[in-house]
Amino acid sequence: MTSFGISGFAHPENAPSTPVDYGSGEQLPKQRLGEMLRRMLRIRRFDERASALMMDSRIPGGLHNSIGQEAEIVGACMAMRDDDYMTGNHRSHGHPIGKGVALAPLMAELFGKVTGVCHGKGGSMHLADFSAGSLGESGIVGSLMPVAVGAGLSARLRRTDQACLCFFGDGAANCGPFHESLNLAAVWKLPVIFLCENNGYAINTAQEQTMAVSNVAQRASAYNIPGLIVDGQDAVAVYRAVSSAVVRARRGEGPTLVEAKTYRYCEHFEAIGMPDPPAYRTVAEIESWRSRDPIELFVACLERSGGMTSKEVETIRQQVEAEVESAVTFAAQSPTPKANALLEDIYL
Ligand SMILES: Cc1ncc(C[n+]2csc(CCOP(=O)(O)OP(=O)(O)O)c2C)c(N)n1
Ligand SMILES: [Mg+2]
Repeated sequence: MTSFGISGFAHPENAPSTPVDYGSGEQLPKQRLGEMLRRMLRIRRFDERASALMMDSRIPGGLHNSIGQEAEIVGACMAMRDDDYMTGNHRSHGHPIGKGVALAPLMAELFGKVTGVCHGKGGSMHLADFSAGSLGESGIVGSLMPVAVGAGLSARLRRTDQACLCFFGDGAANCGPFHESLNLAAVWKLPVIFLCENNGYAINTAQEQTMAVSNVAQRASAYNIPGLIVDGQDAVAVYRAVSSAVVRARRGEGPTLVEAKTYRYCEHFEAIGMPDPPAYRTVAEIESWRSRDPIELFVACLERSGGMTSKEVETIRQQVEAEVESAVTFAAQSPTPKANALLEDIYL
Protein backbone atom coordinates (compact mmCIF):
# COMPACT_ATOMS: atom_id res chain seq x y z
CA MET A 1 0.00 0.00 0.00
CA THR A 2 1.44 3.33 -0.99
CA SER A 3 -0.40 6.50 -0.15
CA PHE A 4 0.39 10.00 -1.28
CA GLY A 5 -0.60 13.49 -0.31
CA ILE A 6 -0.25 13.55 3.46
CA SER A 7 1.72 16.72 3.16
CA GLY A 8 0.45 20.17 4.03
CA PHE A 9 2.95 21.72 1.64
CA ALA A 10 3.36 20.46 -1.87
CA HIS A 11 6.64 20.43 -3.74
CA PRO A 12 7.78 23.67 -5.39
CA GLU A 13 6.27 22.91 -8.79
CA ASN A 14 2.78 22.56 -7.31
CA ALA A 15 2.90 24.70 -4.21
CA PRO A 16 -0.51 25.18 -2.61
CA SER A 17 -2.24 28.54 -2.94
CA THR A 18 -3.73 28.38 0.55
CA PRO A 19 -1.41 28.25 3.54
CA VAL A 20 -1.50 25.39 5.98
CA ASP A 21 -3.13 26.26 9.28
CA TYR A 22 -0.90 25.35 12.21
CA GLY A 23 -2.98 27.37 14.63
CA SER A 24 -6.23 26.59 16.33
CA GLY A 25 -7.41 24.46 13.39
CA GLU A 26 -4.70 21.89 14.20
CA GLN A 27 -4.82 19.31 16.94
CA LEU A 28 -1.32 20.28 18.02
CA PRO A 29 -1.28 22.53 21.08
CA LYS A 30 0.84 25.67 21.03
CA GLN A 31 3.34 24.20 23.45
CA ARG A 32 4.02 21.30 21.05
CA LEU A 33 4.39 23.65 18.10
CA GLY A 34 6.81 25.78 20.11
CA GLU A 35 8.82 22.69 21.01
CA MET A 36 8.94 21.67 17.34
CA LEU A 37 10.30 25.06 16.38
CA ARG A 38 12.81 24.98 19.25
CA ARG A 39 14.18 21.60 18.21
CA MET A 40 14.44 22.58 14.53
CA LEU A 41 16.30 25.74 15.45
CA ARG A 42 18.57 23.76 17.76
CA ILE A 43 19.56 21.44 14.90
CA ARG A 44 20.16 24.36 12.52
CA ARG A 45 22.22 26.43 14.94
CA PHE A 46 24.11 23.48 16.43
CA ASP A 47 25.18 22.31 12.97
CA GLU A 48 26.10 25.82 11.80
CA ARG A 49 28.29 26.31 14.87
CA ALA A 50 29.78 22.80 14.69
CA SER A 51 30.77 23.31 11.04
CA ALA A 52 32.40 26.66 11.81
CA LEU A 53 34.24 25.25 14.84
CA MET A 54 35.48 22.27 12.84
CA MET A 55 36.78 24.55 10.06
CA ASP A 56 38.53 26.52 12.80
CA SER A 57 40.25 23.28 13.98
CA ARG A 58 38.45 23.39 17.33
CA ILE A 59 36.49 20.21 16.54
CA PRO A 60 38.65 17.37 15.21
CA GLY A 61 37.85 15.46 12.01
CA GLY A 62 34.98 16.24 9.68
CA LEU A 63 31.22 16.11 9.94
CA HIS A 64 27.92 15.62 8.12
CA ASN A 65 25.33 18.26 8.88
CA SER A 66 21.53 18.12 8.64
CA ILE A 67 20.90 21.73 7.62
CA GLY A 68 17.79 21.73 5.39
CA GLN A 69 16.49 18.45 6.84
CA GLU A 70 15.33 19.73 10.24
CA ALA A 71 11.58 19.31 9.67
CA GLU A 72 11.60 15.61 8.87
CA ILE A 73 13.83 14.87 11.86
CA VAL A 74 11.83 16.87 14.37
CA GLY A 75 8.40 15.98 12.96
CA ALA A 76 9.30 12.29 13.28
CA CYS A 77 10.93 12.51 16.71
CA MET A 78 8.08 14.53 18.20
CA ALA A 79 5.68 11.75 17.24
CA MET A 80 7.61 9.40 19.54
CA ARG A 81 7.55 9.25 23.34
CA ASP A 82 10.62 9.98 25.45
CA ASP A 83 10.90 6.29 26.36
CA ASP A 84 10.80 5.18 22.71
CA TYR A 85 14.00 4.29 20.88
CA MET A 86 15.74 5.86 17.91
CA THR A 87 18.59 4.90 15.63
CA GLY A 88 20.38 7.14 13.12
CA ASN A 89 23.26 7.18 10.68
CA HIS A 90 26.31 9.21 9.68
CA ARG A 91 24.30 12.48 9.40
CA SER A 92 24.43 12.24 13.08
CA HIS A 93 23.76 15.37 15.15
CA GLY A 94 20.20 16.17 14.09
CA HIS A 95 18.67 12.86 15.19
CA PRO A 96 19.74 13.01 18.84
CA ILE A 97 18.86 16.71 19.04
CA GLY A 98 15.42 15.92 17.61
CA LYS A 99 14.96 13.12 20.14
CA GLY A 100 15.73 15.53 22.99
CA VAL A 101 19.39 14.87 23.86
CA ALA A 102 20.94 17.85 25.70
CA LEU A 103 23.17 20.06 23.55
CA ALA A 104 26.09 20.52 25.96
CA PRO A 105 27.17 16.83 26.23
CA LEU A 106 26.49 16.45 22.50
CA MET A 107 28.79 19.34 21.61
CA ALA A 108 31.37 18.06 24.13
CA GLU A 109 31.34 14.73 22.28
CA LEU A 110 32.17 16.48 19.02
CA PHE A 111 35.07 18.18 20.81
CA GLY A 112 36.25 14.73 22.04
CA LYS A 113 35.84 15.75 25.67
CA VAL A 114 35.28 13.54 28.70
CA THR A 115 31.91 15.22 29.37
CA GLY A 116 30.58 14.10 25.98
CA VAL A 117 27.66 11.69 25.63
CA CYS A 118 30.18 8.91 24.83
CA HIS A 119 32.96 10.32 27.02
CA GLY A 120 34.70 11.73 23.95
CA LYS A 121 35.23 8.33 22.34
CA GLY A 122 32.50 8.54 19.70
CA GLY A 123 33.00 11.94 18.12
CA SER A 124 30.65 13.44 15.56
CA MET A 125 29.56 10.22 13.88
CA HIS A 126 29.17 7.77 16.75
CA LEU A 127 26.84 9.42 19.20
CA ALA A 128 24.49 7.66 21.57
CA ASP A 129 22.58 8.70 24.66
CA PHE A 130 20.55 5.82 26.02
CA SER A 131 18.90 8.09 28.59
CA ALA A 132 17.02 9.78 25.74
CA GLY A 133 16.42 6.56 23.78
CA SER A 134 19.13 7.48 21.27
CA LEU A 135 20.69 4.06 20.60
CA GLY A 136 23.35 5.27 18.24
CA GLU A 137 24.56 6.92 15.05
CA SER A 138 27.03 5.20 12.74
CA GLY A 139 29.39 5.80 9.85
CA ILE A 140 28.54 2.43 8.32
CA VAL A 141 25.58 3.02 6.01
CA GLY A 142 22.56 0.88 6.90
CA SER A 143 24.25 -0.68 9.90
CA LEU A 144 21.80 0.52 12.54
CA MET A 145 18.68 -0.68 10.74
CA PRO A 146 19.02 -4.19 12.21
CA VAL A 147 19.66 -2.57 15.61
CA ALA A 148 16.30 -0.79 15.32
CA VAL A 149 14.68 -4.15 14.60
CA GLY A 150 16.42 -5.53 17.69
CA ALA A 151 15.05 -2.66 19.78
CA GLY A 152 11.56 -3.43 18.48
CA LEU A 153 12.03 -7.10 19.34
CA SER A 154 13.27 -6.16 22.81
CA ALA A 155 10.13 -4.06 23.43
CA ARG A 156 8.01 -7.01 22.29
CA LEU A 157 9.81 -9.49 24.55
CA ARG A 158 9.61 -7.17 27.56
CA ARG A 159 5.88 -6.63 26.81
CA THR A 160 6.16 -2.85 26.71
CA ASP A 161 4.44 -0.72 24.08
CA GLN A 162 7.65 1.13 23.15
CA ALA A 163 8.49 1.64 19.49
CA CYS A 164 11.71 2.42 17.61
CA LEU A 165 12.19 5.18 15.04
CA CYS A 166 14.83 4.18 12.50
CA PHE A 167 16.34 6.98 10.38
CA PHE A 168 18.18 6.08 7.17
CA GLY A 169 18.95 7.71 3.82
CA ASP A 170 17.91 6.95 0.26
CA GLY A 171 21.38 5.49 -0.33
CA ALA A 172 20.92 3.05 2.56
CA ALA A 173 17.70 1.85 0.92
CA ASN A 174 19.91 0.08 -1.65
CA CYS A 175 21.91 -1.78 1.00
CA GLY A 176 21.27 -5.29 2.26
CA PRO A 177 20.38 -4.31 5.85
CA PHE A 178 17.42 -2.26 4.56
CA HIS A 179 15.82 -5.32 2.98
CA GLU A 180 16.71 -7.68 5.81
CA SER A 181 15.41 -5.27 8.44
CA LEU A 182 12.11 -4.48 6.74
CA ASN A 183 11.55 -8.14 6.01
CA LEU A 184 12.13 -9.39 9.55
CA ALA A 185 10.24 -6.51 11.16
CA ALA A 186 7.30 -7.18 8.83
CA VAL A 187 7.27 -10.94 9.41
CA TRP A 188 7.41 -10.51 13.20
CA LYS A 189 5.20 -7.38 13.15
CA LEU A 190 7.70 -5.43 15.22
CA PRO A 191 7.09 -1.86 16.41
CA VAL A 192 9.56 -0.09 14.12
CA ILE A 193 9.02 3.07 12.06
CA PHE A 194 11.46 3.15 9.16
CA LEU A 195 11.98 6.81 8.28
CA CYS A 196 13.76 7.33 4.97
CA GLU A 197 15.33 10.78 4.80
CA ASN A 198 15.29 10.99 1.03
CA ASN A 199 17.46 13.96 0.16
CA GLY A 200 17.85 12.71 -3.41
CA TYR A 201 21.53 11.84 -3.22
CA ALA A 202 23.98 9.34 -1.79
CA ILE A 203 27.14 11.48 -1.64
CA ASN A 204 27.03 12.84 -5.22
CA THR A 205 25.04 10.06 -6.88
CA ALA A 206 21.43 10.95 -7.65
CA GLN A 207 18.69 8.54 -6.61
CA GLU A 208 17.63 8.05 -10.27
CA GLN A 209 21.03 6.53 -11.07
CA THR A 210 20.76 3.80 -8.46
CA MET A 211 17.06 3.01 -8.06
CA ALA A 212 14.54 1.63 -10.53
CA VAL A 213 11.60 2.94 -8.48
CA SER A 214 10.82 6.66 -8.13
CA ASN A 215 9.96 6.40 -4.46
CA VAL A 216 11.61 4.36 -1.71
CA ALA A 217 8.14 3.93 -0.16
CA GLN A 218 7.09 1.78 -3.12
CA ARG A 219 9.35 -0.92 -1.74
CA ALA A 220 7.03 -1.31 1.26
CA SER A 221 4.71 -3.43 -0.87
CA ALA A 222 7.46 -6.09 -1.11
CA TYR A 223 7.13 -6.56 2.65
CA ASN A 224 3.36 -6.11 2.80
CA ILE A 225 3.60 -3.06 5.06
CA PRO A 226 2.27 0.49 4.57
CA GLY A 227 4.49 2.89 2.65
CA LEU A 228 3.84 6.61 3.10
CA ILE A 229 5.34 9.50 1.18
CA VAL A 230 5.45 12.81 2.96
CA ASP A 231 6.80 16.30 2.35
CA GLY A 232 9.91 16.28 4.50
CA GLN A 233 10.04 20.08 4.63
CA ASP A 234 6.74 20.16 6.49
CA ALA A 235 7.28 19.19 10.14
CA VAL A 236 3.59 18.80 10.91
CA ALA A 237 2.99 16.57 7.88
CA VAL A 238 5.85 14.31 9.00
CA TYR A 239 4.55 14.36 12.57
CA ARG A 240 1.14 13.19 11.39
CA ALA A 241 2.53 10.44 9.16
CA VAL A 242 4.81 9.09 11.88
CA SER A 243 2.06 9.40 14.50
CA SER A 244 -0.16 7.13 12.43
CA ALA A 245 2.73 4.66 12.07
CA VAL A 246 3.32 4.73 15.84
CA VAL A 247 -0.32 3.94 16.58
CA ARG A 248 -0.06 0.94 14.29
CA ALA A 249 3.26 -0.13 15.87
CA ARG A 250 1.94 0.05 19.43
CA ARG A 251 -1.12 -1.96 18.47
CA GLY A 252 1.16 -4.80 17.41
CA GLU A 253 0.32 -4.38 13.73
CA GLY A 254 3.93 -4.05 12.65
CA PRO A 255 6.28 -1.60 10.94
CA THR A 256 5.63 1.24 8.50
CA LEU A 257 7.96 2.73 5.92
CA VAL A 258 7.71 6.52 5.82
CA GLU A 259 9.61 8.35 3.08
CA ALA A 260 10.23 12.04 3.73
CA LYS A 261 11.29 13.96 0.63
CA THR A 262 13.89 16.45 1.77
CA TYR A 263 17.15 18.14 0.80
CA ARG A 264 20.53 18.93 2.29
CA TYR A 265 21.77 22.42 1.55
CA CYS A 266 25.45 21.76 2.19
CA GLU A 267 27.85 19.25 0.76
CA HIS A 268 27.65 15.63 1.85
CA PHE A 269 30.59 15.96 4.22
CA GLU A 270 32.62 18.88 5.50
CA ALA A 271 36.27 18.78 6.53
CA ILE A 272 39.28 21.04 6.31
CA GLY A 273 40.93 20.71 2.91
CA MET A 274 38.04 18.81 1.30
CA PRO A 275 38.25 19.27 -2.48
CA ASP A 276 35.16 20.61 -4.25
CA PRO A 277 32.96 17.74 -5.45
CA PRO A 278 32.02 17.43 -9.11
CA ALA A 279 29.03 19.62 -10.03
CA TYR A 280 26.26 17.10 -9.42
CA ARG A 281 23.53 19.58 -8.42
CA THR A 282 22.44 22.74 -10.19
CA VAL A 283 22.28 26.10 -8.47
CA ALA A 284 18.62 26.30 -9.53
CA GLU A 285 17.86 23.02 -7.77
CA ILE A 286 19.53 24.13 -4.54
CA GLU A 287 17.78 27.49 -4.67
CA SER A 288 14.36 25.93 -5.28
CA TRP A 289 14.74 23.86 -2.12
CA ARG A 290 16.14 26.77 -0.15
CA SER A 291 13.05 28.74 -1.11
CA ARG A 292 11.08 26.17 0.87
CA ASP A 293 13.25 26.29 3.95
CA PRO A 294 11.58 24.04 6.54
CA ILE A 295 12.06 26.44 9.45
CA GLU A 296 10.93 29.51 7.56
CA LEU A 297 7.87 27.65 6.19
CA PHE A 298 6.98 26.54 9.70
CA VAL A 299 7.40 30.02 11.17
CA ALA A 300 5.40 31.63 8.36
CA CYS A 301 2.52 29.21 8.92
CA LEU A 302 2.63 29.66 12.68
CA GLU A 303 2.51 33.42 12.43
CA ARG A 304 -0.08 33.51 9.62
CA SER A 305 -2.44 31.19 11.43
CA GLY A 306 -2.06 32.92 14.79
CA GLY A 307 -0.38 29.86 16.30
CA MET A 308 2.48 32.03 17.54
CA THR A 309 3.46 35.69 17.37
CA SER A 310 6.66 36.90 15.75
CA LYS A 311 7.80 38.05 19.20
CA GLU A 312 7.32 34.55 20.62
CA VAL A 313 9.25 33.10 17.68
CA GLU A 314 12.06 35.60 18.23
CA THR A 315 12.24 34.68 21.91
CA ILE A 316 12.70 31.00 21.02
CA ARG A 317 15.40 31.91 18.47
CA GLN A 318 17.30 33.88 21.09
CA GLN A 319 16.97 31.12 23.68
CA VAL A 320 18.32 28.55 21.22
CA GLU A 321 21.21 30.83 20.26
CA ALA A 322 22.13 31.18 23.95
CA GLU A 323 21.73 27.44 24.53
CA VAL A 324 24.10 26.57 21.68
CA GLU A 325 26.69 29.13 22.81
CA SER A 326 26.52 27.74 26.31
CA ALA A 327 27.05 24.22 24.89
CA VAL A 328 30.14 25.45 23.03
CA THR A 329 31.54 27.03 26.19
CA PHE A 330 30.85 23.86 28.17
CA ALA A 331 32.56 21.72 25.52
CA ALA A 332 35.57 24.01 25.19
CA GLN A 333 36.13 24.16 28.95
CA SER A 334 35.70 20.41 29.57
CA PRO A 335 38.76 18.21 30.08
CA THR A 336 40.06 15.80 27.47
CA PRO A 337 39.98 12.09 28.38
CA LYS A 338 43.07 10.65 30.05
CA ALA A 339 45.06 8.07 28.10
CA ASN A 340 44.37 5.39 30.71
CA ALA A 341 40.61 5.73 30.03
CA LEU A 342 41.14 4.26 26.57
CA LEU A 343 39.98 0.76 27.47
CA GLU A 344 37.05 1.84 29.64
CA ASP A 345 33.48 1.59 28.26
CA ILE A 346 34.36 -1.19 25.82
CA TYR A 347 33.65 -4.90 25.70
CA LEU A 348 36.75 -7.09 25.61
C1 LIG B 1 28.47 0.29 4.16
C2 LIG B 1 28.96 1.61 3.65
N1 LIG B 1 29.05 1.80 2.32
C3 LIG B 1 29.47 2.98 1.82
C4 LIG B 1 29.82 4.00 2.67
C5 LIG B 1 30.29 5.35 2.13
N2 LIG B 1 29.18 6.30 2.29
C6 LIG B 1 29.16 7.13 3.34
S1 LIG B 1 27.79 8.09 3.34
C7 LIG B 1 27.26 7.42 1.91
C8 LIG B 1 25.98 7.90 1.25
C9 LIG B 1 24.77 7.66 2.07
O1 LIG B 1 23.67 8.24 1.43
P1 LIG B 1 22.28 8.26 2.10
O2 LIG B 1 22.01 6.95 2.74
O3 LIG B 1 21.31 8.73 1.08
O4 LIG B 1 22.43 9.33 3.28
P2 LIG B 1 22.74 10.91 3.14
O5 LIG B 1 24.21 11.06 3.24
O6 LIG B 1 22.20 11.38 1.85
O7 LIG B 1 22.04 11.51 4.32
C10 LIG B 1 28.11 6.45 1.45
C11 LIG B 1 27.93 5.65 0.22
C12 LIG B 1 29.75 3.76 4.05
N3 LIG B 1 30.06 4.70 4.93
N4 LIG B 1 29.26 2.58 4.52
MG1 LIG C 1 20.65 10.64 0.66
